[in-house]
Amino acid sequence: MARTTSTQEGTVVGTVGRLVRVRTEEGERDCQLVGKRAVIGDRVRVRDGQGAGAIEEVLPRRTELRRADPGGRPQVIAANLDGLLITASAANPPMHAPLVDRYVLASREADLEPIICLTKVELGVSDEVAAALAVRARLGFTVLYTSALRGDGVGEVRGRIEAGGAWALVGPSGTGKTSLAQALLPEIAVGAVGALSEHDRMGRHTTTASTLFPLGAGWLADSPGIRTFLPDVLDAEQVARRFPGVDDPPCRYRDCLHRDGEDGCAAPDTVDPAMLDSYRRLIAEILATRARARPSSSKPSGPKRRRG
Ligand SMILES: Nc1nc2c(ncn2[C@@H]2O[C@H](COP(=O)(O)OP(=O)(O)O)[C@@H](O)[C@H]2O)c(=O)[nH]1
Ligand SMILES: [Mg+2]
Ligand SMILES: [Zn+2]
Repeated sequence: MARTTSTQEGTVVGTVGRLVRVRTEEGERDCQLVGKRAVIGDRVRVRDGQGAGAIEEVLPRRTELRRADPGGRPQVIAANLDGLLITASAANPPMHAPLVDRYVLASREADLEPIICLTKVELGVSDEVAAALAVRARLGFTVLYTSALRGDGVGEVRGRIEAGGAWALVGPSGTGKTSLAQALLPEIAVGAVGALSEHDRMGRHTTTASTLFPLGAGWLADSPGIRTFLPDVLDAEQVARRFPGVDDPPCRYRDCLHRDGEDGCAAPDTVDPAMLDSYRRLIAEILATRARARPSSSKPSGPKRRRG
């Protein structure tokens, strides 16, 4: 019987520029993106065509992981995820706890489960790193000690993914995301490892692409490392209510941002100093981004003015 429909549903498992790789019941195919941007994890409807197919429709998203770009505009990174595997290395590069907390905040905003993965533990875990992670664990966040090199924790991470859901590895470049993905998926070539892997010889970023791999009942995506991460929560008051460890009102003033030196604010006595430091850094960056995004009367001197 001739097929009367020429569209299929599928999941975006990879993106490279304006080409997206879609997995349908019949296999994987590359598709042209027309109109709305599709991101990894999106459910899409694909129209058959000569050669590459075309994305006809991006279906409604169950979850959206977003970041704010340097101008403060929201940018969707991935769709329909269930959890984040937030990497920070025990050494080389040293752990930067405030960045971990930002990913935890982003996962909370997107309704994703955060799992903090300390990587490279065979290099040794300093007392400061262990103490910083213990603070996050006391707040109720899962912390796993892993080493892609020696195998520590890999089975536990795999167990979480295999149980179901779509998980993305996120964290700074060099923290071992690709190595951990490779340890989790030994039979698949997941991507290049190492400092230079994210650039080709021309110095361009090559891993703007990410790929979603099946693992048991779940899915795993590696992601290109980024130097910093600003969650798409540019409302300082909202951050004050939602930041991990600060969300239990730390002082009696409803509109207090708990900044350093705020009159009568009890936050320094009620909030863990590590979390307060993380929180205050984010608030400072949000206020600075806001100021950049909405310059007052003076017109910016740059030639490009983009619509916001
Ligand atoms: N000692 C040690 N080095 C690791 C481990 N995992 C990754 N590395 C190294 O850390 C560097 C960055 O790894 P990569 O997986 O590319 O990190 P990514 O940028 O987060 O994807 C590479 O030189 C890896 O060989 C580990 O468990 N132990
Ligand atoms: Mg990588
Ligand atoms: Zn306060």
